[in-house]
Amino acid sequence: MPKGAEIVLRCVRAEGVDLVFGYPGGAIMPLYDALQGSGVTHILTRHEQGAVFAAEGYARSTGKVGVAIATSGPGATNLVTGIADAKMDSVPLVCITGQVRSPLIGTDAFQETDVFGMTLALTKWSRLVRSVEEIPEVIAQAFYWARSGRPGPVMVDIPVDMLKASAEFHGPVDFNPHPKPSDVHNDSTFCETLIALLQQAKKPVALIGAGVKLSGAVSDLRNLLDCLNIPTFATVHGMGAVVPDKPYYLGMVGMHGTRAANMALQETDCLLVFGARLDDRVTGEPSRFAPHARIVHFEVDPSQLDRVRPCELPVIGDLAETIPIALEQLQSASLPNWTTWRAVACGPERSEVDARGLAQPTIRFLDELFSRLPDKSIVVADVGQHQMWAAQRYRSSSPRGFITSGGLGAMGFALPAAIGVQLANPDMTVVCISGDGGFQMNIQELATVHRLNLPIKMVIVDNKYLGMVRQWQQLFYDRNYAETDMSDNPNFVAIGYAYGINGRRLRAEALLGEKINTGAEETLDSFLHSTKPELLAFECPPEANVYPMVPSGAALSEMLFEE
Ligand SMILES: Cc1ncc(C[n+]2csc(CCOP(=O)(O)OP(=O)(O)O)c2C)c(N)n1
Ligand SMILES: [Mg+2]
Repeated sequence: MPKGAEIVLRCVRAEGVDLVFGYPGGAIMPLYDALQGSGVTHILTRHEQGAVFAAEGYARSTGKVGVAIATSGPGATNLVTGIADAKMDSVPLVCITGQVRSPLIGTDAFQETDVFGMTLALTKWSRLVRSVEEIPEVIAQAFYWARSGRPGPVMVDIPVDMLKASAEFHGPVDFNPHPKPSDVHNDSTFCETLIALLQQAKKPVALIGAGVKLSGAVSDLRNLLDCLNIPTFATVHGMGAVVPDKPYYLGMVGMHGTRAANMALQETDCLLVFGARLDDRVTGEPSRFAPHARIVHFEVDPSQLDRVRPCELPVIGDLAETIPIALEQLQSASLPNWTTWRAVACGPERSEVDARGLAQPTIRFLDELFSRLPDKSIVVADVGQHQMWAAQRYRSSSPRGFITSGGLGAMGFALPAAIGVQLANPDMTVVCISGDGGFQMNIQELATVHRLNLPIKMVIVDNKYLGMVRQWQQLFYDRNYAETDMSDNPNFVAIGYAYGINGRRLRAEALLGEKINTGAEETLDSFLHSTKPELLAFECPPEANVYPMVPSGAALSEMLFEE
């Protein structure tokens, strides 16, 4: 009879998983003992937070479920940030933790933490395993809930005695719950109202969120947008769902979105939302958001509706079902001519002002970097100013081409996530862009990159500050730069060498002339063409800011620009 640990791995393998990320310890040892010959490859990171972010990178870049494994107590608590991150950004993730022996649960045993209780608010579903026999059912449910509907994280906590005990095993099982009302909204009745709303609209717009990608509805959405031909913009996770050079596309919306997108959203009288939850980074001050808009919301998760304002038409269901229905009906409907509105919203007087001042070399650097990337590239960004500059400048039509921690905004995400992305996409060029602060939050994963010889191109935008916080201090706290100074940063290139990774440095001055200097060109080219891991520290002006910026509490139209 197989042991619980072996049953877990066989069930995981049956879900199509061949790669997991983790870190061993006492309570999870039986699972590690059973790895060999299981068909499941385990990637040892250097911290459990690295493992869970790497699993997220794997999941975010493929749409498949990511798996992270840790021991009880400190191993489990180290997973928590990643679980919260996956919840916010709807990433399918299964976390498996070892737990102390069942009889010891509740006794404050060594390395006992109630990870089930601790993550209840962060998971879609979770379970503390109570018998070996229930393992196949639990694993099947875990994968089902992680990937079904709006994807998200689940947690399976397994006491070590369950992993060690043997039981009869009749193979992995399927889990198919009864459909709930929200799962079965798939007829075309909503289209009558949709068409009526559009016929009355003078300034319609479309807002694209991550849900379009998660449901696999990108190509139908693109056809729908071509049919509508109305001003369109995306959240940071919606980018790439729209082909960026479409004449109706206005770029990213929100706190650091484009002037055109924010103005159009504030002026619209009919807002079509596709798979976005409308958080405050997108809406600006919620009470002043899109004040004239009647809202149509395509969404799989009904709990996301009516959060900012009641929507007039909720279209609940999988976007892969509802968008094609809308497309079919709208193609044959007679819709108003919105040429004038489109011309205003997409017109030259709303186009971006070229970067001025201190941000100029960084913007130039990113433009030069991105222009050299092959089509098959994925950019993974950390959190801070560099993230927003990268989001503003990277224009890819690849739906999973830009990966970042958007909802939680977890510094330290990018490097380990890039590991998962590169492992899942060995033929892609993976560029990891971090700040000097965030890079140091999971710097230990350089060891994982080196050990696996992953050809990740790691950029550190080194402004010697926790730049995004410093920007707020400059603008809203009277330049009181309390505890954001990083001028004692380590020598990142030397750190790369210490981990066996080739490093180089580029200074902002090399990007200031009419034409980028040849030294900088060579640095960028050799950096990108290498087949090995590479690190590039870009030293940029410390006090550059990201613009446009909608201050917290302001409406989207009240953007600040560089003076
Ligand atoms: C784990 C975590 N701690 C704190 C923050 C708050 N925070 C947001 S951006 C930022 C500064 C990031 O600095 P850096 O990595 O150097 O990037 P920069 O903004 O300078 O480009 C901080 C501290 C966060 N988002 N995540
Ligand atoms: Mg910084």
